[in-house]
Amino acid sequence: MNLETIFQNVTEGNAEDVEAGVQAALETGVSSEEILNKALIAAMDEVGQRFEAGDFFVPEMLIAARAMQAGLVVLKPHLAETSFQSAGTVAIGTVKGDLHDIGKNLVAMMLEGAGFEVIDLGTDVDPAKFAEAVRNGANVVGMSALLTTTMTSMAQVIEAVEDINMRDKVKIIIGGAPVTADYAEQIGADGFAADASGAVKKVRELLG
Ligand code: B1M
Repeated sequence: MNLETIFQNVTEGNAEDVEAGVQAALETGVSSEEILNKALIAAMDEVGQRFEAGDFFVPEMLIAARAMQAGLVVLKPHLAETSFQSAGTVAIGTVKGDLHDIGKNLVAMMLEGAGFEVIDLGTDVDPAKFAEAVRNGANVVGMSALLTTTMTSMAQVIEAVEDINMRDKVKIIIGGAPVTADYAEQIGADGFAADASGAVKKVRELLG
């Protein structure tokens, strides 16, 4: 099955066909990165554009997201790099008020694949929950936000970590479509990454 068919099936929300398509593409030697970027992520961009244009509504976005997740499950073992001794513990979550989790899941998968221990806090995560993870030993906090209205909650997480006097014990990295390096600097995060492999690179860099 070719990449266009997978793309089409994601936009139409055909989860089983996406699963089968990704499997078939891998078997014919297409790289996992190509499937991810040219079919799965590209299809979600298309879905976002159709939503913006008023051609798609929340239910269509939701079934497309499910189809993408089905593809990611097949891709997961192929995206993971060769594992090595855990270099640290990353507590990752989507911030308060935000339910988007595909990008966060992808970042978590890549970090796991790169040998980090990952604690997935889920979506709509309260700042106190991130702080609790730091108290429990996470040495990196990763926050994801997809909405301009929820990214402001990232600053509150940093404050919550400061409130328990543990800001110097943890590195904080942020990402998600509306987030920028400038915003990371503005709120006092340690780093920003535009995509999942960038997140792995940044976490490695921050932990030296
Ligand atoms: Co929503 N949504 N959504 N949505 N949704 C967007 C984000 C939107 C841009 C669509 C649009 O208008 N074009 C828009 C936001 C506008 C804005 O704020 N500027 C939007 C909106 C408005 C909404 C609702 C408000 C709609 C409504 O109800 N009226 C609502 C909000 C719900 C809520 O969260 N409270 C809503 C709901 C939903 C669904 C639930 C239906 C569904 C999410 C399902 C799910 O995640 N399980 C959904 C979807 C699917 C999307 C789009 C179409 C796709 C998002 C996605 O999964 N992209 C999205 C449009 C778009 O982004 N093109 C849209 C693929 C994913 C791999 O990319 O998440 O960007 P992304 O992750 C990337 C990078 O950003 C980065 O790496 C990832 C991999 O490369 N990254 C990190 C992410 N996190 C990182 C963390 C890091 C580092 C890098 O370090 C820790």
